[in-house]
Amino acid sequence: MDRDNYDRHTSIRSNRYRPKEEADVNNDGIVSDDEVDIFDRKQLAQRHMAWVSLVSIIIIAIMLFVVGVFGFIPDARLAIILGEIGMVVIALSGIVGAYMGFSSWLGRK
Ligand SMILES: [Ca+2]
Repeated sequence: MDRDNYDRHTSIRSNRYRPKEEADVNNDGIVSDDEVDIFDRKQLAQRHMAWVSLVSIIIIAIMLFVVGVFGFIPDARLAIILGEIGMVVIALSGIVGAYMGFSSWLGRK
């Protein structure tokens, strides 16, 4: 019955990859509705993290452009924080890249 529910979820809810081994948290060979919900929430949280990172990168880029063009912050001060901003953007890009990479990698498996 749980196995039927699992198949129903995969076929009706979405075409996303939902590996049985990964969703089966307690390793009893059965993927219960609770485990499917946990797996869904985990995937949703990861997707939200990737989206927030992507939007943050865009906002940072726009803010840097606006600050640079209109000169809200003196160039000398901007130069001080530019290194940190670069590190933050690289870290956020890593989150987005990891999400994209693992999504496509799991989708191929
Ligand atoms: Ca289980």
